[in-house]
Amino acid sequence: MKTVFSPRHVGHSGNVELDTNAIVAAYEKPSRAQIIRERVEAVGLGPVIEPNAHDLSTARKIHAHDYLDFLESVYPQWLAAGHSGTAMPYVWPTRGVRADVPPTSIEGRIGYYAFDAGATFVAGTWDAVKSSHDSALSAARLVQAGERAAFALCRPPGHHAGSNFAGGYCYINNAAVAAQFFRDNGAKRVTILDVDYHHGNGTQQIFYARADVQVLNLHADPLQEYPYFLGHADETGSGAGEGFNHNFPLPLGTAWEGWSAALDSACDLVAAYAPDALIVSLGVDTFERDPISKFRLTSSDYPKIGARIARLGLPTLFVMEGGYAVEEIGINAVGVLTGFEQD
Ligand code: SP5
Ligand code: ZN
Repeated sequence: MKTVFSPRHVGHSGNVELDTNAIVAAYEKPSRAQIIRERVEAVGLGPVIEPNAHDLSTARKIHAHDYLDFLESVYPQWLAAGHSGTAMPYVWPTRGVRADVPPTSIEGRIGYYAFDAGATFVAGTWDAVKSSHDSALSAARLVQAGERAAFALCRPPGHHAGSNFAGGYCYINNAAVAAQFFRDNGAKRVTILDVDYHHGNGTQQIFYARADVQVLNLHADPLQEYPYFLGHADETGSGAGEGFNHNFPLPLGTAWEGWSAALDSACDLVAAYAPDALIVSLGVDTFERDPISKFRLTSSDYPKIGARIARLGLPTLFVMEGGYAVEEIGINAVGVLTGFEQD
C-alpha cells in the first residue's frame, strides 16, 4: 500500500505541553512520524509519496469557518501580542458562561477554540496541520480511485479536533475530512473505526447527528482516562444519527483478549452497516510501554488488528493518530498495515 507523508510536519516542533504538574517537551513530536516513515521503508510496505495541496473546501464542511481562520492566524496574533514560544490556552468556556462570543484578545481566543492545554501552537504549526490534512485527502483519493488501501501518515493527529475546537494534539480532524471527501465522491456510507487509546471525541462530535458516517471508538474508559468527558457506551448518536455512534470503553490495563473482543464486536457493526469505505483512525498508544497510556497491547498484537480489519473486505484508509512510545511506534503502526496486507 502507498503511504502519503509530508516532511512539512516538522514545522510543528519545539512545543511544550502541560503534563499533570509540569511543563514538559511535547510527547507528540516529529520523531514519531519520522520513525514510522523509516519502518514503512524498511519493511517495503510500498511507495512513500508527498501529498498534493488541497484547498480547505472539504474541511469547511466539517469545521466552522471561523475555527479554520483561527488555526491559520493564531500564532501570528500570539507574536503580535508580544508573546513568544509555545502558544497555549489556559482558560476555556464551560458551564455557565457565554460560549457564543469569540473574544478578540489572543489569550481569550486560544481558549475559546480549544478544550484543553494540548492545543499548542508554534510558528510552523499551521503549515504542518495543513500538510497533515493534505496527506489525508491525497490518501483518500487513492482509495476512492480504486486502491484497496492507503496509509495517510498524518502528523499532527486529528481525532480530538471537533467542528470548532482543537485539543489533545489535534487541530484539523484528518479522518473526518477524509470521510467527508468519500461522501462527496460517491460513497453513500462511510465508517470511521477509531482504535487509538483515547476516545476520539472530535470525530464523535462532528458526526453525532449524521447517519451517513458511522463512528466506532475503542478506548480507555473516560471515567478513568483522558478526554474524560465523552466516550461512554450510552452515547449512541442523536436525531438522524441515532444508532450510528458506538463506544467501547475499556478498563485501564486492558490487554489483547479484552481489546480484541471489542474489536470483533465493532467489526460486526461495521459489516452490518455495509459502508462503501472504511477509515481507521490508527493510534498505537494502546501499546504496553506507551508513556501516557495504560493498555497492554504488545507489538505482536498489531498485525492481528490489521488482519481482522482486512477481513471486512472494504476499501480502507488508515489515518495516523496517537502513539508515544517512539522507539516502537514504527514497528507497531506499520505492523497493523502489514497485518492488513498479509491477510
Ligand atoms: C492523539 C492523541 O493520542 N492525543 C492524546 C492527548 C493526551 N493528552 C493528555 C495527556 C495526559 C498525560 N498524562 C500522563 C502522565 C504521564 N507522565
Ligand atoms: Zn491517543
